[in-house]
Amino acid sequence: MEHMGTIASDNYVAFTFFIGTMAMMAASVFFFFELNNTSPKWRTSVLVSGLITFIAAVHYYYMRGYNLETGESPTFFRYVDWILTVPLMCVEFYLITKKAGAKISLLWKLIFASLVMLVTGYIGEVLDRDGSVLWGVLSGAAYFYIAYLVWFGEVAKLAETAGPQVAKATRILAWFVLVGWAIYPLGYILGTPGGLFGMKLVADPKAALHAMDIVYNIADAINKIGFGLVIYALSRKED
Ligand SMILES: *C/C=C(C)/C=C/C=C(C)/C=C/C1=C(C)CCCC1(C)C
Repeated sequence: MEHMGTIASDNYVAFTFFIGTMAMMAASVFFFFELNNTSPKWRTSVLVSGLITFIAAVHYYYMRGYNLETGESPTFFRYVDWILTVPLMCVEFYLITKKAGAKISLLWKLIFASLVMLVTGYIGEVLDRDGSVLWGVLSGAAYFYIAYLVWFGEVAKLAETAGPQVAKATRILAWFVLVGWAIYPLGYILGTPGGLFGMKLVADPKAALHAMDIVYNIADAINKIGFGLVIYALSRKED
């Protein structure tokens, strides 16, 4: 029997919210303290890594409590977190290619695409559940545009001229976007009532939402902390 405010040993949703909170907190402390050892050239990039995990830590702390008390999915705060942190991840792409001549217009393209991706995703997940397939497709288009920019477009081209270390780091970050970020549409499909394109992966709607939360929690930890560590590693290799 589960009591309010305690985590039953088989409550994987609450467990991943808890672990997620701790991991984001620890990562933030790490990035912030390492700023002292970081050369001025990379300091802003590592600071942004810390801001991403710090914003996530605050949201996770809240989402953890919300989920524990209500047993519900904290979708609203999930999206508030993403709306703040995903554009900051786009800022990272701009910052590491800036030395190779990235223009501010590239930053706006990335930010704009990420906002379209998340706003349409929120509409499909919360405001217009019946239209979730259409909104999911629109969101997916914005996602592919970001993936295109970092794999083949401006970001990729600039990174190639920015030296081998930046090129290598950008390639790893591009993998995060292609594979790590692709986990989110999977979570969306899991939580979509009636499934997507006939894919109904979990039959019980409540269980489907739980599955979605677990998928999102794991993806967030990989993407935010992993992403930050790639930037951190780059700052160590190249002063
Ligand atoms: C730290 C949080 C991150 C990196 C969040 C990324 C979120 C996405 C890439 C979400 C993408 C979505 C789609 C591509 C289609 C369905 C709706 C979304 C918003 C889940």
